[in-house]
Amino acid sequence: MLFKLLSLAACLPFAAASPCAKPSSASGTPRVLLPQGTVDGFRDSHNNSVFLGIPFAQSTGGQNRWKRPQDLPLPQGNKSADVFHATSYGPTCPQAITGTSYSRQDEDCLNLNVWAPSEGAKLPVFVYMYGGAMVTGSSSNPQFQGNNFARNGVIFVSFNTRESIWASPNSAELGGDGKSQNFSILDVEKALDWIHQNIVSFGGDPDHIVFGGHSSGSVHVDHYLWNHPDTWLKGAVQMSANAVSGPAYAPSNAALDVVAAEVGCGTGPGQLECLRAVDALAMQTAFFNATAHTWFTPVIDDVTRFADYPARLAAGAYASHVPLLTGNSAGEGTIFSLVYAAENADFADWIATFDADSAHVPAAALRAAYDTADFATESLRSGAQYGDARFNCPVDYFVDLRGAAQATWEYRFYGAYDNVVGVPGTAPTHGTEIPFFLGGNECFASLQGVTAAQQALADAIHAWFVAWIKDPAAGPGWEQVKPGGDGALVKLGVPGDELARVPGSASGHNARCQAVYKPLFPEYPVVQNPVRKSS
Ligand SMILES: *[C@@H]1O[C@H](CO)[C@@H](O)[C@H](O)[C@H]1NC(C)=O
Ligand SMILES: *[C@@H]1O[C@H](CO)[C@@H](O)[C@H](O)[C@H]1NC(C)=O
Ligand SMILES: *[C@@H]1O[C@H](CO)[C@@H](O)[C@H](O)[C@H]1NC(C)=O
Ligand SMILES: CC(=O)N[C@H]1CO[C@H](CO)[C@@H](O)[C@@H]1O
Repeated sequence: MLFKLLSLAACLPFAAASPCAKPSSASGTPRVLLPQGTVDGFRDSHNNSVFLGIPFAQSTGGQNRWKRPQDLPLPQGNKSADVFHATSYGPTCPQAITGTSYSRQDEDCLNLNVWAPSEGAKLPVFVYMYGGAMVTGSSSNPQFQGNNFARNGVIFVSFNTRESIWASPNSAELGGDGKSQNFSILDVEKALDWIHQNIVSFGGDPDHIVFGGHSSGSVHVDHYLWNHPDTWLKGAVQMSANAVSGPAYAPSNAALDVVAAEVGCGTGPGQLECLRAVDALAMQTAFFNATAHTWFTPVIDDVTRFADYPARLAAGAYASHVPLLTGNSAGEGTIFSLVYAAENADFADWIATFDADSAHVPAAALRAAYDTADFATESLRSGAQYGDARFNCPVDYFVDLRGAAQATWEYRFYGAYDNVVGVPGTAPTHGTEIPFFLGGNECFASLQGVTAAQQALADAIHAWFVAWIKDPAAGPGWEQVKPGGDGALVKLGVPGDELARVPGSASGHNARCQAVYKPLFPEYPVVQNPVRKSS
């Protein structure tokens, strides 16, 4: 999920891990030969080939901490003799999170997973990036498996990137001179390059790769399109977020100095050398886990993250030739009324916080736009504001900005299934739609109380989603968006008419986006110091 399901995740009733179907006893072990060596996987219950935890770059630990991802050394001599057993998830990148079924944390975490039909060549490929506010998340999340895609003739790939302080230190000792210190963005590029170069060995078509993600994973998809105007991507999926969703960012060194002090390192030159010697788990102090870990997010470096999107679009610095599917859940913000409960019980205080990241919108305009009388509690009022600022309105704004230049289709998800995110009374909130797009079945295996209706909805959504991935330019079967605030979309999972794709219009939900946020997006983001606010 995004934007800080993190601390809440600790109390969500995540079921015990039930990662992947076990290899069937049928037939031989699936094997691919790669320049980096031989990789053996296993077969799932439908005889698809599954490969988990394949490294796509060196460890990010030691002297590689806060360096761009480094290529793996190529083996010398007989490559087929050097076998990697890709039978369980590789490590999750270090992050402040407990109580999940993710694989163990380790800085040797730049690895990816592939689900492929047992046979076939030149198959379409769907690459999926998880969310987590760019501070948490893992490709080992049991809701994000690729079995359904492989069953339907599409190769599914998921991968990890660095998170939080290990990805975005925002240090004065790094960056400048056109260099980036947005290491997670560089990790995404490395993963996509690896997939482009190697997917043919798994039966994939390097010229037919669709890149999608949810929440901060979707922000990464968007950065990729802005950073690669001539990309070879065949399609893109942006679920709930894009480059103007955030996350918020702090002044240089503001957050790093606090963490350095926590672990006994000083300030100024040499700080990073001192911090590189601190174990990744030792950096996760109680204060880091509870608070500081959300302060480390990609900076605007004008190399990998920008602020002047309308000008860049006008200059052709965007991949508008890539067909795009985008949309939101109908209750994005609800879960965040709980996630941020400790700081959002007073709306006026909330909108001034680092987490609200809304300093580009005048407080009076926000107070007027979210009338107390419309919300049962102040926290729900704050959550609605967060859902708009981070998810609904970025999607609406970019539809307006780019919809004339880029073939785009929009959805809105209404399936009211609390068991996905796991908190009663919140669905369809942020992230509820993900396992439905991914086809349910194995992706539902870690949830409690999945119903036949839920799987039927997943089957219906997955069917057209897979067909679209196979031919993005043809569209998913409904009208393209139209700039101007009242373009077409479809409603998915509408209670009472669940399996239909119900025609709708953006004007059904975007009044605040158009009136309050849209004119001010060019001012976003405003650098804010979280340290002062929280102490
Ligand atoms: C390379 O290693 C594989 C697997 O061990 C073996 O079957 C093959 O004969 C070796 N090739 C050479 C040229 O040594
Ligand atoms: C912080 O979280 C990590 C898990 O990410 C955990 O291992 C560690 O014990 C926590 N630290 C403290 C001080 O609670
Ligand atoms: C599974 O796929 C492999 C590779 O295509 C094939 O050799 C084998 O017969 C298949 N097994 C079953 C049970 O279909
Ligand atoms: C120094 C460095 O890592 N630069 C990279 C920053 O990101 C851009 C675009 O994503 C790359 O092209 C640079 O090589």
